Amino acid sequence: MKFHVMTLFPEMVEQGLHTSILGRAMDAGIISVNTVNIRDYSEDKHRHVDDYPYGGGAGMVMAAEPIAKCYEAIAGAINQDGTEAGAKRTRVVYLTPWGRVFDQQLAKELAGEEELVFLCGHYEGVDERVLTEIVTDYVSIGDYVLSGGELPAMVMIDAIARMVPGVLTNEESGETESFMNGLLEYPQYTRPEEWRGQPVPEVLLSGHHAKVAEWRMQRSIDRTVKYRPELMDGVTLDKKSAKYYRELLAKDAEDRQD
Ligand code: 6GU
Repeated sequence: MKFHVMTLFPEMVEQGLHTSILGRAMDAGIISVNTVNIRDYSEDKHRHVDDYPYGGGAGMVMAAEPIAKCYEAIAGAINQDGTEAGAKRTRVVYLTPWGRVFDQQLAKELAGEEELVFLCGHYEGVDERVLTEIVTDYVSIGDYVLSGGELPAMVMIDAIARMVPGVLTNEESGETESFMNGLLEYPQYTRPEEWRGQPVPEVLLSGHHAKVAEWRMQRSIDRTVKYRPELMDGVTLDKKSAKYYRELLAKDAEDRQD
């Protein structure tokens, strides 16, 4: 899968992604990240890409033409102009706090694309006319304001790439699956067996796989109920886990009465 990122800070995106699991996937040729500097498509000799907002107000606005030129170069390389009838248009994601909030579901969906284009904005925004012309998806990574679209693009690329077949090893996908059941991750422990007076839970040392699995499932439920109770609505539990969950809720209700 190929990610194209239109940005004013290409080195930030490259350095952030060329590491760990994604770095390994790039070296293996499973994914690639092509950063394109919008400034290379500036219209003037000072390489400006922004201008004052019509109507006044604080800050600068990224101009339409350098972004359009930058996009056309990428679309040309993808070998489509984005307007041809019948041709499936490559999705273009604009990172913005007013977009649809990114989640695992959208990561999975976007991982099915061959190529994806990201547009990272800066300053006070981007000229609306180029957005309506090239953007297919407006996406936010949460309800807070960041200085630019680079960090959100990197967050999305990481989450999407992990869903691309071959990026994770079998062992790593197994771990993802356990979050994909909709529950939060269970607690993990490594050596030593006792650390500063705190022992590792006995069951994890037992070698009893079914008991370990049951314990982990219950701790995942505990943690999800405690920290993100709203996630429980989207979870399907097996019979044993459902019973544990019912009893946990009953116990919690009882505690609140006391
Ligand atoms: Cl996608 N962009 C910016 N600038 N800020 C954000 C965001 C995106 N998502 C949350 N905050």
